[in-house]
Amino acid sequence: MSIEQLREQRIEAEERFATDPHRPRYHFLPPANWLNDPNGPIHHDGRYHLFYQYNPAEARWGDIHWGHAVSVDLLHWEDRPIALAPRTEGVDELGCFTGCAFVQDDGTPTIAYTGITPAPDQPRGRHESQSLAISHDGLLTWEKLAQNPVIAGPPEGLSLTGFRDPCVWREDGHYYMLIGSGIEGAGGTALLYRSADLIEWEYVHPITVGDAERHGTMWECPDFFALGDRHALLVSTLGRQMYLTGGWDREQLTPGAEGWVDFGPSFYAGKSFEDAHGRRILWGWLREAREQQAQLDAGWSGVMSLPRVLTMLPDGALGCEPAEELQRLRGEAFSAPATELRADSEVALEVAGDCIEVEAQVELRSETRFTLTVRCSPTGDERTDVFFDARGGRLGIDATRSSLDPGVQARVSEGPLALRTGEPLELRVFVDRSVVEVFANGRAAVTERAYPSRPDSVGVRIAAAGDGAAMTRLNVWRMRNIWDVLPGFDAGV
Ligand code: DQQ
Repeated sequence: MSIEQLREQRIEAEERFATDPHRPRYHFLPPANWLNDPNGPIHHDGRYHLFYQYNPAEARWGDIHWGHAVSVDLLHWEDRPIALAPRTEGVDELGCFTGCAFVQDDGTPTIAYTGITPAPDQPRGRHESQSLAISHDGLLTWEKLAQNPVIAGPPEGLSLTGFRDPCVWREDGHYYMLIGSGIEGAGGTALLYRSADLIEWEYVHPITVGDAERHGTMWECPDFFALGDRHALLVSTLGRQMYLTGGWDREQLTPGAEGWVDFGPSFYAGKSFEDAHGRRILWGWLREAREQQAQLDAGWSGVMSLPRVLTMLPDGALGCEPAEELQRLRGEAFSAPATELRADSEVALEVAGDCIEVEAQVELRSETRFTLTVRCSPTGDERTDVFFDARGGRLGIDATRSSLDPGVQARVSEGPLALRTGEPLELRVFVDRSVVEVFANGRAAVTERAYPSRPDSVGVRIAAAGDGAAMTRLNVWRMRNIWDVLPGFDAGV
């Protein structure tokens, strides 16, 4: 499809879905059908490129291609033709799975990905191998290498739970590739390979092996990079994404700290890149939390998270903030004066909306459970509660009452956030129709999906239980629709 046709397709899609109450308006998603993992994010020649696992035919996983979109500002996107399509014999007949993008020393943009081929004797009837594709026209079209697959299968003698999702980087005159895997009977791992020319690869060893109980039996989508004074390995496992940070020496990672990239199981398969400003930016796939039939009926499934900037904190924990560009999506503003919240009181704000950002600063007492409720109906029978429990130091989203629709998953997603003595809770809560993405104190994130059935489930409330709290700042903005600039949309790319 030409870029002009892709523009038309996007305009038609956004018009067609305009009345869908659950389709996000400022998170990226394809014009229609299925999205899962972000693939090969890269900042190249002043443009952000986002590739993603894509089924162009329907809103369910299958027949996986690489979709592609490009942006100059991290906010507004233009669709590009499909970057990788399956069906190359002996390479990827059954799918082009997750991978990464990088630029070779001679300037050639390159994709590394997992190709899936049929293998009736193997688990799930499929074989995983690693392949490369290069672009000669500024990342628009991609040519698969004749030498594919460049790694035809796993190393001999290992009993593995999987072999996919390459992550490539350059270091000390070598190319390195990490492949997501797991050692039967031990735990998830990432297998390290080394190459001089990207074609011949030598297996080195697992860079570290997790503990099956704590870290799962298979690590999907490894993402490995230097950040601050350490290295970080992100892996997707146990239905959530975790990080391990530590020293990197003689091709071994020595993990010293670990944690969840996001406390919610909706956020998955996150993949990062460094932009020209030196920022480490992460995107993740926000999975749906409603029945498959509802996704098929909607005609779309899967959303990209907001871009998150990662930092290395002094104790080795991974810090995380929404990219500052997002402030440019802020529209009409509402501010509440500083308020003392009495214990066990709930205050409804005068502002409402399903595409908003809420920024709050709260001083808590030791027994306070603070709640910021979004997507709340007038009677409170539908409500999504973002909470922080000072006693246990827990940040979370209670989505058990998000929707009266019984087909929606009702769950609580939470994790640890320890505030220092006197440190207020600093919340940024992004509501985008069915997405609720929460960032706290630059070091914790939790994301959930919410599908209220009532059109009036748009209220915002604040409450303190157990003990009171002082709301020292509260700002709400209506967020702009990133596709509003259509038609005649020109994202400047
Ligand atoms: N999704 C891809 C795999 C990856 C998984 C397939 C993670 O490559 O392991 O669509 O969501």
